[in-house]
Amino acid sequence: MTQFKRTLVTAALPYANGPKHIGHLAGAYIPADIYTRYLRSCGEEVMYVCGSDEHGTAIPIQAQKENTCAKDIIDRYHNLLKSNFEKLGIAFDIYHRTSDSIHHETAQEFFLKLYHQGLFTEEESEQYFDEEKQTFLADRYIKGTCPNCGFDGAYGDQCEKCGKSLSPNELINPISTLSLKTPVLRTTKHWYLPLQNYEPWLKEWLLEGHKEDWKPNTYGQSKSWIEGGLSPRAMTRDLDWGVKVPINGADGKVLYVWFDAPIGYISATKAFFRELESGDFHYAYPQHSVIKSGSRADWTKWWQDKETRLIHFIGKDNIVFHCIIFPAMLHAAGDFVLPDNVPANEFLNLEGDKMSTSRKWSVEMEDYFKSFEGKEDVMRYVLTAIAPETKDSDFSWKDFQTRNNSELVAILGNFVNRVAVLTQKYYNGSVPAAVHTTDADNELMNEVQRCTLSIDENIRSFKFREALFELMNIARAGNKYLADNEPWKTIKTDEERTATVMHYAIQVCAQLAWWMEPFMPFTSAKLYQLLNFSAEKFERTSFEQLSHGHVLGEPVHLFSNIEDAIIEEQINKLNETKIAIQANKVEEKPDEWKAEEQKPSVSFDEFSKMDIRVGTILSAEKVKKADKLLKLEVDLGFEVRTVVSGIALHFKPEDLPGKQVCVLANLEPRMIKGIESKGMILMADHSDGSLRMISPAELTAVGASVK
Ligand code: B3M
Ligand code: ZN
Repeated sequence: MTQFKRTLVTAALPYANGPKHIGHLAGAYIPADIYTRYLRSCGEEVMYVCGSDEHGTAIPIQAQKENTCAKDIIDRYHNLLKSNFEKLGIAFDIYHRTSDSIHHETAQEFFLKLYHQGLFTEEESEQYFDEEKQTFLADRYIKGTCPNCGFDGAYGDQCEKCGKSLSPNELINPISTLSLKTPVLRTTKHWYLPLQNYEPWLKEWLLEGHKEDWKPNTYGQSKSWIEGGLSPRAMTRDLDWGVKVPINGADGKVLYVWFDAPIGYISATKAFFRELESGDFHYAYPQHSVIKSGSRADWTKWWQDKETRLIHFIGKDNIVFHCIIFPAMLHAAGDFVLPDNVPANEFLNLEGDKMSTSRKWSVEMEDYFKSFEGKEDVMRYVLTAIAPETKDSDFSWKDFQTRNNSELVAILGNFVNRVAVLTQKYYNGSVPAAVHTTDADNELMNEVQRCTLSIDENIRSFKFREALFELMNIARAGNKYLADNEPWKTIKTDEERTATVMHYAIQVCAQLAWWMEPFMPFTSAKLYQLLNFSAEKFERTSFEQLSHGHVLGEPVHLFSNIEDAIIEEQINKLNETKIAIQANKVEEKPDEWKAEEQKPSVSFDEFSKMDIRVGTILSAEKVKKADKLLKLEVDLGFEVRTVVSGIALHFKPEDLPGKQVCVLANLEPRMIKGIESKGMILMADHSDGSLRMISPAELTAVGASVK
C-alpha cells in the first residue's frame, strides 16, 4: 500500500452547452465536495479541481440551435455553471475552463509527447465533406433518411425517431446541416491510440490492482470493456472547434474532446498554481483552498509525485473514459500518477423517469435556487441521502419535502433549537457546568463517538449516504437524551442534573456543527454562529468543546418547513412538462443519449435459467393509487397470468389488449400494491426516456419460448 501525502480530487468537467440539473449534482459535484471538505477539515493536503468542458461537437451544435457562435455559448454557460456551483457551496480550489490557453498548450504538449514516441497509429478513412463550407462533417452535422424506420430527419450518428445508432454512410440521401447540400465522401487521416496494446497493462493495473477497492459498478464496467477487447480509438477529429492538432498536415483537425477534456484536470491544476504564484485570481478560489502558497511548478507534485492520490468523481456514463482511456494516456505519457479510485455514481431519476435537459424533465440548479432561496443545504442533504451510489435512484418532490420537514426540521433543527432556547431561558445563554456524569451521559457520549467514527470511515470509503445517516444519528441521540432526561422537568427539582444535561446537550450541538460541515456548509456556519464557536477551535479528539461559562449566540432556526403549496407548484410544473412531452411539443433531441455500457458477461447456463415467453395481453387497467402501475392479464398459452407493470406513464390501458409481448415468466412472484404479480413484461428504454414494448416481429404462438 502506497502511503499518500496528498489527495487530488476531480469532478467531471461539465459541458458548457446548457444548464445542469440535480442529476449532475448527485452524480459528481456534491459527493466530491463532501469528500474534499472533509479532508480539508481533517487538515489534509487536498485539492478539488474542475472546470467547464468547452469542446466537442456539443458546443457548436448548441450554438447553431441558439443561432449564435460557439464562443458565445461557452461564455454564457461557463458563467452560469460557475455561479450555480458557488451558490450551492461547491468549494472548488479552482473552476477552470478548457478554452483557456494554458489548457490548449497542455493538451497539445501531451499529444506531442505521445506522437513523438510513435504511440499513435495513423489511419485513413472516408468521411463526408461539405464542399460549400469546405469542411468535414461531424456525424451530428449530417441528416438524412433512417435506413431502419424511414424517418427523414435522422442524424449521422443516430435516428431520433427509432433510436437506432447509425453511422453517416448508412443514411439515405444525406445532407449537410451547414449548407443543406449533399456532402461528398473524401479521404481523411486521423491519429489513433491503439488501446489494444494497453490491454495487458490494464489487466494488471485495473483488473488485478483495483479488484477490492473500486466500487462494483466501476470495476464491473471496466472489466467488461477490457474483456470485450479494446480497439484503436481516433484521438483527432475534423472540426474547427477545439484544440488544434499540433503537427504538420493536420490542418482543420482538432483533438478528440475525450482526449483533451481529462487533460483539463491537469491544466486546471497548472492554472491554480499559476494564479497562486501571481496572486492574480481569476479561476482559483484561494478562500477555499488549504494550499496557501506555491509556485507554478508545483502542479507536478500533484500529477507526477507517486505520493499523490488521484480520485475522479464521475457519473457512470463516463467510466470508460476515466478508467480506461485516460489512464492509458497517462500511462503512455509516463511519469504521471494514475487514478487511485473512481467513485462513479449511477443515475438519478426524477419522479420515476430518466432525467433529461432536452425533454425538460429535470430540476435545473437555476430553477431550484429561484424557488427555494436559502435552501441550498436542503438540496445538498436530499441529494446525498438518496445518492445513486450503488444503483439508480429516484428524486421526488414529495420525498424532498418529507426529508426536509421530518428529518432536517423535526430531528436536527428541533434538537438544536430546544438546546438553544432552554440554554437561553435557564442560563441566559451561558454554558452550565456538568456536575455528576451519569450512565445516561456516558451512553450519549459513546453513541456520538460511534457515529463520528462511522462518518469518518464512510466518507473515506465514498459511502456518503451512510455517512449522512450517521450524522443524523447524532441528532437522534441528542433528541433521545433530552426526551429521556427531561431537563424541562428537572429544572424544578434538580438544578445540578439539569445543568449537567444541558451541558452535554450543548456539546452535541458543537459536534454537529463540525461534522455537518462537509454535507451542509451553510447550516454548519449558522450553527457555529448560534454557538458562538468556530471550526478552528474544534478539538477532534474531545467530546467537550464548549466549557462552562462560554456564552452562546442568539438562537436561530436552522431549517424551516416546506409547505404543500410550494411542492405542488413543482409537481404541477412537471405535470405540464409531461403533457407537453406526450403531445410532442417539447422538441426531442436525445443528443445526450448513449447506449448503456454492457454489463459483465454471464454464462449460457445463467442465461438459460430465464424463462422468457411470448404472451398476448388480454386486458389492462390502472392500479388504484399508483399512477405508474398497470395491472395486466397476459395469456401465456399454458396459463393466464396477472402481471403488474410500471408502464402506466407510457401506455394507455386501452391500447394494450391484443398486443404480443415478451414476458419473463419465471420471475419470483411479488406483491405489488396488494396484487400478486407473476412475471415481468420486457421493455426497452428508448433514447427519449420512453419505453418500447418488445414484441415478436410476426404474430407468434402464445407460450413460445424466447431464446
Ligand atoms: N464533459 C461529459 C459529461 O459531462 C464530459 C465530461 C468530461 S470529464 C473529463 O458527461
Ligand atoms: Zn429511424
